[in-house]
Amino acid sequence: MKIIDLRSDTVTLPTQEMLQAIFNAPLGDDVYREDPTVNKLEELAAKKMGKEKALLVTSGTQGNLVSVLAQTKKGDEVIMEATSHIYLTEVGGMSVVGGLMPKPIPGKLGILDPTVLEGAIREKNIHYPEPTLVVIENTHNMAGGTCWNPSQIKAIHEVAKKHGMNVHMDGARVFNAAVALNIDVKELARYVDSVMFCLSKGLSAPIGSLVVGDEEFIERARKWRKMLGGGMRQAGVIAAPGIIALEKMVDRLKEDHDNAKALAEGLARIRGISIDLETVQTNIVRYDIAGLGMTSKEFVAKLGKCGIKTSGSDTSIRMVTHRMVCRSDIDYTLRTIEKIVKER
Ligand code: TLP
Repeated sequence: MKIIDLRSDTVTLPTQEMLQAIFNAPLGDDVYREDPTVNKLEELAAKKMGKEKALLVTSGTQGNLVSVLAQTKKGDEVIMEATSHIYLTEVGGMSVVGGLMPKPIPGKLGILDPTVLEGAIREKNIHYPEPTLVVIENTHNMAGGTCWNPSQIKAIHEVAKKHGMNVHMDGARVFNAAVALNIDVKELARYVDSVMFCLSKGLSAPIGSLVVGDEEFIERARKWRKMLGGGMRQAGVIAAPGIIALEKMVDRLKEDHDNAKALAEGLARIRGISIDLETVQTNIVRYDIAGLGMTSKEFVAKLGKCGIKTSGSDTSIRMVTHRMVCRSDIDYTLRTIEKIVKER
């Protein structure tokens, strides 16, 4: 039976070209900054994002953590949207390692309102932690892969700067946002101080993320990365497929978005499934199955028996499209769900 894995775009395997690039990569010790392939990837990443410097990190979680640590001091307050990945699903790293106080605030479809942000920033007072950083997430995972556009980011940046704060963007899927909005990714990085983006999601590289920002910030992030055990040696084996990810895998993300849209529109026609099509802007499809009288655990198990892997909690389901899922897989998934609904 063919397996269709819709759990995440992190399951994408490297292409043949990526594997070949690993084989051919010139290597050196990256802690001495002597790995030519890592240096090439970091230069390429900084250039693409329109920032001074970049740093290769092991994962999105490590990239967000070093970015936050490099822009705060112990006891500071970090403001983020209440359902953001950094708040909910990064093991509380900023509190554990950085001694930071996260302050979650509500957003709409994952996007923060500048007025709500301003209201959450407290004036200086001996009783309060000092707010020094705002984190935004683009695309926003929990909201369904929704995109922040440049003017929304600029509005948040203006409020942050007025209060002497920096802005970090968790751009794990920022290239999905750029493709969906049909703009240069630089436009999304322009009004933030730092960006983390992943090579290992829709871009199909096996490992790695990058952090970009100005030189001073990257030097501080590099030191934190070392402390967290992320000082890698011949990391060119990770960077080589990363270069291909950046150069060749961005434009095809549109295909994943089209597949997600087709899936979402098909789901919207099934009675008992509730989906907000406005949230389906990139490659993530989130929907609710409460109307089917089934838990997500039962639903996921039934799909699993038909070769479809997916994830969910309570009555909510997430499906993510990526390079290893084609349109006929989407059609099969919809037919299978229709069958499950009919037979329940
Ligand atoms: N997200 C993963 C899981 O952790 C849920 C996924 O399958 O979507 N920021 C965002 C917005 C993310 O979605 C993720 C990963 C990360 C950061 C962390 O990246 P990794 O997994 O590389 O540490």
